[in-house]
This record gives sequence, C-alpha cells and structure tokens, in this order.
Amino acid sequence: MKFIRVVLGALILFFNWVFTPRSIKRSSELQQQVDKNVKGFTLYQYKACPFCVKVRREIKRQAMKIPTKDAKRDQQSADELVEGGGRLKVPCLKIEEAGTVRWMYESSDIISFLQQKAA
Ligand SMILES: N[C@@H](CCC(=O)N[C@@H](CS)C(=O)NCC(=O)O)C(=O)O
Repeated sequence: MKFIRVVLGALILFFNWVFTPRSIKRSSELQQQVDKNVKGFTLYQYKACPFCVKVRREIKRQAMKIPTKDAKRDQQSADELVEGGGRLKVPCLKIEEAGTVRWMYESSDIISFLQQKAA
C-alpha cells in the first residue's frame, strides 16, 4: 500500500513538473496589488498530495507569492496546523489579513478564494 502511494506521489510530481503551468503576466502595479492581497497567506500542504498540487498549480498560474509549509515532513508545521486550523488535513490556507487569522480547508474553496484575490 505504501509502495503504491509512493509511486502515485512520484507520478503526480513528475506530471506536475512536465506540465508546469505558465504564470500570468501583469503590469507591475497590478502584480504589486496581488502581492499585497496575499501578503499574510501561508499554504500548509504535503508535497505529493494531489489536492495540494492542484492548489500550488493555481498559485503558480496566478503568479502569487505564497509561502508553503510541509505538514508531513515538518512536525512544527503539522502542530501549527492542528492548533490553528483544528485538523491535520491538507491543503489548508492560513489567511492573516486585517488583524484576523482564518484557516481555510478544501482545495476548491482555496482556489476560488485565491482567484478572487487575483481579480
Ligand atoms: N476534499 C479535500 C481533500 C483533502 C485530502 O483528502 N487531503 C489528504 C491528503 S492528500 C489529507 O490531508 N488527509 C488527512 C485527513 O483527511 O485527515 C480537498 O479537496 O482539499
């Protein structure tokens, strides 16, 4: 079972690498605005999780600068996720804005939210 998961993970990463999406090109003012919109965001994720790959691809497509934390390999990140978000489930977007902190689970919700921030 573990072997199958490792092979599938490697395949996901390989195809993600081969078909890396292009980043959108914006004017520098627009890009600065998008950078500002996502400034306090952090993505908690696993490297080979397909839902995380889906979110990372959208981040790349949208040319967003969002730091990632690996909640599988880094115990501190896993603890932060459980303490803050309430569950060890990825992907999860930590959203720090306007003095508040929110934790958003579900890849489709995260992608829709990021698309709004890019609009
Ligand atoms: N529907 C979720 C699925 C996320 C999911 O199943 N993530 C897995 C890793 S690939 C996970 O964190 N599993 C741990 C758990 O569910 O407790 C999404 O689209 O984000």
